[in-house]
Amino acid sequence: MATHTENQRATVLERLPAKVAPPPMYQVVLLNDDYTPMEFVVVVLQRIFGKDENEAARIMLKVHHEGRGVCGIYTRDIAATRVEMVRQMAHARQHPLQCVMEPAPDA
Ligand code: TYC
Repeated sequence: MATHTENQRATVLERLPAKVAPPPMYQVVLLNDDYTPMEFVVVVLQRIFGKDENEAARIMLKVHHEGRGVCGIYTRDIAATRVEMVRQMAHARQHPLQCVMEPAPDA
């Protein structure tokens, strides 16, 4: 038991590296197609990316007019999970909606 307490104290006293590099960030990008209903894309943006209805509609229209649009910027695992969630939602409704992740440009 004494050892346990000492180990905890030793852990607390260990130094962190002087600087911790921020993790690489990825942007999740929605791609346009001619078949997925606009309303479905808006729901995807609300459910998976936490956008309110106005922001979701704005992003959807940007994708519709420009071919692609960024839904959010995340660490690798969170971006990959959200891409997969979009794919599952689209597949379940048989929509061809495409979503990809790519390294975020430096801020
Ligand atoms: N272009 C689609 C339509 O006219 C709408 C759409 C928007 C589809 C965004 C995909 O990522 C997308 N129904």
